[in-house]
Amino acid sequence: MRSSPTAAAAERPPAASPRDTIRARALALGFDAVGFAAAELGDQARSDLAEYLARGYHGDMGWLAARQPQRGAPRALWPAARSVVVCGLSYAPTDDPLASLAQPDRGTISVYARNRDYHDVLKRKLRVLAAWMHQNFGAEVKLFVDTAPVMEKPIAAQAGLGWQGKHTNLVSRRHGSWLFLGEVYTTLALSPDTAESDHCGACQRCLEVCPTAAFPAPYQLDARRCISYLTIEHKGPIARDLRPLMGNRIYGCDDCLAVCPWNKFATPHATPGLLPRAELTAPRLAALAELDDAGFRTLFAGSPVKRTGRDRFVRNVLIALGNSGDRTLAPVAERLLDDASPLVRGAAVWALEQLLDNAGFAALRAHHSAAETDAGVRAEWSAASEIS
Ligand code: B12
Ligand code: SF4
Ligand code: SF4
Repeated sequence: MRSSPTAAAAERPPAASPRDTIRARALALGFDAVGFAAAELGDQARSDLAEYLARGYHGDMGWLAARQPQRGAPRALWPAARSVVVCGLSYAPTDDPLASLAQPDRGTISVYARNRDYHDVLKRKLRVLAAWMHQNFGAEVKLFVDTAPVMEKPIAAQAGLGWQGKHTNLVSRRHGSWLFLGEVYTTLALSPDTAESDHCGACQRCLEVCPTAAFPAPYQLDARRCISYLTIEHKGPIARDLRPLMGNRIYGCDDCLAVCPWNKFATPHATPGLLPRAELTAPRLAALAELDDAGFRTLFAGSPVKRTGRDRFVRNVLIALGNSGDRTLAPVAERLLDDASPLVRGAAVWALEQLLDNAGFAALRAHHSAAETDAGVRAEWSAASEIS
């Protein structure tokens, strides 16, 4: 959104304290936290990003590297930007977000994805805020949520919304680890807030709970091992050694967030579009495995889950089936040995390898593996036969 100051703004003197009125407007729109930062990042964030990318921790998220200069410097993205208004929206859950991990025949979908896409919810509010800033202050504005080349957590920390915890996410003294972030970049000069200091202390809970040991060190994440990356971003087959560690997490992961002691200060949120849908809270794996494209699109209409597409999602469900230890679920996986998607067929092979005894698995291999045309799926059959 860019234009010159409106006539209305020219007639009206600017408010005495733009910061206060912007904050009040953002809170009235339903945001839970608001802060202000200069449109610049410290050298540390930039060099950390460079090191993270150099080590390949971003895996196949090539888009993280593609616009590295803009990500590391707000003015490289928009030279006219002078300040950033950072807004946080709480999605603190009412119930234990990890409860479904103990139900192996069910899937665990991350709290943030149990209803509508948060990008849409945040953008709707930010658009109103940005338009209002433009109207009232004649400022140019641009809004961002997640997908733009912006380092949202370091900027939010500069704006005083919280600090980056050892799990690398922003932790707030008031909202714990459950804040979505969005920003309005603006040409307005707004005095910045003071950055929040680190209150992790000696705590290591998030580092210790991670099922896949995705933290090489505190405050560092190797995304290639993170279940959130594996289930949402990673397009191909998931590495065999990581599959058993995923349990029944089929879309994202909340373990490191959920154990954070600062969550005890968070009040459960009441944003309508983000309240959990009952059918996405602990869905039956067997039903999810049967989704075809149309069924997947219907179930996840308006949800962030739709982003993976049906094949990747069913891949995740099959890994959870394999981890369930429930042999009665084997026929569900067996039906997917003939699926049109090689990604799904390969994951079905792995699930059956976990669920069946040697004789049962060998019988299936004899029937299916010779006819398999895809090299990746053939590799799954061979890897399984080397073990069994
Ligand atoms: C890429 C991405 C991911 C990737 C990688 C995450 C990561 N930590 O890098 C994956 C897919 C794994 C992911 C997962 C999740 N994400 Co995400 N993700 C992003 C995204 C798009 C960019 C993050 C980024 O810049 N990473 C690059 C690293 C270098 O920067 P950083 O994470 O800020 O790390 C800082 C330090 O910790 C340190 N550092 C981190 N790793 C390393 C490694 C080395 C070697 C070094 C030297 C330093 C270092 O350097 C950085 C600067 O100081 C942001 C949105 C955005 N545009 O910012 C959302 C965002 C961070 N994600 C978010 C969420 C909610 C999640 C999940 C909770 C979703 C879920 N439930 O599954 C998980 C949490 C996993 C976790 N523990 O981080 C929210 C976090 C909100 C908050 N309160 O912090 C964001 C801000 C989206 C939003 N708009 O709300 N995410
Ligand atoms: S989201 Fe899960 S897998 Fe990723 S770092 Fe946190 S606990 Fe580990
Ligand atoms: S769990 Fe502990 S170490 Fe991790 S972010 Fe929260 S306070 Fe920091």
